[in-house]
Amino acid sequence: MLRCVVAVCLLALSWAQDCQVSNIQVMQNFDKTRYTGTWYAVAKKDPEGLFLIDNIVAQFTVAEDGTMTATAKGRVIILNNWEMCADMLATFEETSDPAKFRMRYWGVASYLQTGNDDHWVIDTDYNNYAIHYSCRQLNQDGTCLDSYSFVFSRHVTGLSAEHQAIVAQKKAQLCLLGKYRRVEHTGFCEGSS
Ligand code: DAO
Repeated sequence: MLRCVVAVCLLALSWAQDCQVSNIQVMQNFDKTRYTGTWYAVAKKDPEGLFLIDNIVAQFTVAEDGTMTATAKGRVIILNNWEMCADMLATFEETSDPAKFRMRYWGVASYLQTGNDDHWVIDTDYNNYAIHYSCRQLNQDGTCLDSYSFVFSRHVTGLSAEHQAIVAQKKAQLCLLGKYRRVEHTGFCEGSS
């Protein structure tokens, strides 16, 4: 019964959104230093042309000069059916909003994907959960045509019920409720350089 009430509330919340990318609320007073360290992706809304599949782990660092960088690993399938662990690097350019970055990313190996995407931190408590969002392409009406989003956890085992409820609200605000899949951690990338 409680689940139904929560589901109805979330649905109502998503209807109340206008789904305009420019109206998306991001993390207030985002503190990139508190964001550093390891984050395990536990759910993902894929973009068109999916790249990282599962076993996705990101490590964020802030240098003395304040610049944020990240390394990330994840299982990918490239060249039709070659399964491998992708080692990725990313740099973040700051914008006028501390929670909105431009992320440039590339693979340690040259045959991996490269890109330059928005990287917005929608919400985080720094110690347990974080929700990331990126819109790659807008529709003419200002809604997003091609987005991806990671739900991160500080723990490979996932999020508590309390944090899952917060994340579900944020998914609804992003107009992405029901669009995420679970990201598995099987150890596929463990021990890869
Ligand atoms: O996986 O389908 C996809 C798109 C995401 C590609 C970006 C991965 C590169 C680096 C991630 C750094 C931290 C989130």
